[in-house]
Amino acid sequence: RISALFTLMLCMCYVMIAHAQQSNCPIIPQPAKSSAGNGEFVLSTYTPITYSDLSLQPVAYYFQQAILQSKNIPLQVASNPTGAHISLELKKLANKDVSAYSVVMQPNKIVIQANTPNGIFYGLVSLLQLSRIQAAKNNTVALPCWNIDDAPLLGWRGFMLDEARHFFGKEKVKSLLDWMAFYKLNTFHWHLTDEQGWRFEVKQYPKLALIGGVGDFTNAIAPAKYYTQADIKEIVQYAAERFITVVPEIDMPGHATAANKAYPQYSGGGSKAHPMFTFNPAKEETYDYLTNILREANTLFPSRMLHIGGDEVSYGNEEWPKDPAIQQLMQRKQLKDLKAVENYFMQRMADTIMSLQAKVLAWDEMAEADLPREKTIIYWWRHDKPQQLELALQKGYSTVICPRLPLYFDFVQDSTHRHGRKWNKRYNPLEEVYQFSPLSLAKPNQQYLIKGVQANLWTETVSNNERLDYLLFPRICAFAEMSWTPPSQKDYPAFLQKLERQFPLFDEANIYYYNPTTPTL
Ligand code: TNX
Repeated sequence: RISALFTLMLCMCYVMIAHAQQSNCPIIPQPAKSSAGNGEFVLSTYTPITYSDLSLQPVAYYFQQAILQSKNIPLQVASNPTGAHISLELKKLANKDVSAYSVVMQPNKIVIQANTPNGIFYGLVSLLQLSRIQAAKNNTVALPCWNIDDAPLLGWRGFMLDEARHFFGKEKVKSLLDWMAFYKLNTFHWHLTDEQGWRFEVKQYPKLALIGGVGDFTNAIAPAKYYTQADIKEIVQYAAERFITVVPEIDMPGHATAANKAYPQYSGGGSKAHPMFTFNPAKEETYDYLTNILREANTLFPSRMLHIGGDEVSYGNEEWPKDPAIQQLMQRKQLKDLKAVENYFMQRMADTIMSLQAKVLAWDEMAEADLPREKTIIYWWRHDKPQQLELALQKGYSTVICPRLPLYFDFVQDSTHRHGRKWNKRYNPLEEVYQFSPLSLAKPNQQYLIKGVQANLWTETVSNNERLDYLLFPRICAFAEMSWTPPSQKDYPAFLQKLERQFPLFDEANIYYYNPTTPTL
C-alpha cells in the first residue's frame, strides 16, 4: 500500500510539474495570459508571413530579418501563402491597449492579431523569443505551440543611458535598442549632456559638440565624441522601427559644465567641487540660447518630449548668492531664495518647450516648481525622498518611477562586486528589481498618474562596453518582466529558469553578462 501511495504521489507531482510548465510560457516578459497549445509549428526556409494590412509590412520584414540573422532561416513575406504560414492581422481586440496582441499557434498556422502594428510587433517579438530559445536543426526550428493573450501592465517601460560621462557610440546604442525591443521596452531616455560631455551636434552652436564633447569622466582630454545630427536621425529611426520612443535629456540649469566650457558667456558659475556647473539664470541671453538649442533638439527628436533635468542644482550654485545680477533678479521677480530662482528658470524653459508643442520632462526636484500640470512629466529618482513622489502625485503630475533603489543600474548587482556604486552598502540585486512593485507606491486613486518605470544607467563608473553589459544584463530581463507582467503572473523561481535560456543568447551576442547562478570569486 505504501508503494501504491508513493506511486500516486509521484503521479501527482508529475501532473503538478507538467501543469506548471504548461502555464509558464518560456518568454520574458511573462505574458498576461498564456497556455500551451498542441503540437509544433516548424519554421523553415520560405515559411510564408502574410499580413492583412500594408501597415504591417515593416514588422513582417523585421521578423524575417531577425530570424535570418539568428537562425539563418530565410522566411518569405508573401501575399498568397501555401502550407504552414504566419498570418498577421489587424483586428479590434477586447483589450484596447496599443500594445495588446494575441498569438494562436497551431501546427499549420500561427495567427497574430492586434489593434495596431505595435501590438503585432510585440506578438512577433514573442514568437522571435520562442524561436531563439530553440535549437535549429537542418535549417528548421520546431516551435512548441502556445496561445498567448497579452498586454503590458505599464505604458512606459524605459531605459536611460548616460553618454555624457562616457560615450559608447552608435553601434552600441543600436544593439541596446535591439535588446530593449527584444524585452518589449519602449522608451529610450538619452542623457546627452552633463558636466563631462555634450554629446550632440547643435548647428547653431557648433562649439557645444566640438569643445563640450572633449573628454569624459575618465579622461579629460579624450578627443571630442558626439553624435552628429545625421547620427541622431539614424538612431531615432532605428528606435522607431522597434516601437521605441527616444527622449533626449539636456540637463539644466545644473550639470551644464560641458556647455559652459564651449560658451562661457552663459555660465552661472559653480562650486569648488563643481566649477561652471550652472547656466546663468540672470541673463536674458541664456534663455534665448537655450531656446535655440531646444528648438533644434525638438526637430531631431519627434517624440515631442524634452527632458530638461532640473536635478542637483544646489551642488554647484555657490556663486549664485554672490552674483549681483542674480540678487537683482531675485528682487525684481520677488524670488525668496535660490530654489525659487531655479524654479523660475525652469518655468521659463517650460514656456519655451510648450511653445514648441512638446512636453516638459524633469527630475523630481521639479515637483516643487509649479510647472504646467498637463504638460509635465516628473521622474521620481530619490528613493530616500518618498515625499517628492507624494508631492508629484498630489499635484497631479504624470510620473515615471525610477528610484535609485532598485532601478539605478550603476549600482552593483551583487554584494561581492567591489567596483561600482552602492548606497550605504545597499545595491540592486536581480531579485529586488524583479520584485519591485511601482503601482503599490501610489494610492489607488492616484495610480493612473504612474506612467511607468525606468531603469537608469549612469556611467561615471562605466567606461567600456563590457562594464555596461555587466551592469545591464540580466537585470534588463527582471526589469522588463516587472514593467510588463501583471503581479499575479510574476514568479521569481520560474523567471530564473527562463533566464537560463537567455544566457546562450547573450553568449551568442558577445554580451559580457553577470550570471547570478555562478558564484563570484
Ligand atoms: C544623480 S539621478 C544624478 C546623476 C548621477 C547619479 C549617479 C540624477 C537625476 N542625477 O547626475 O549620475 O546620481 O548615480
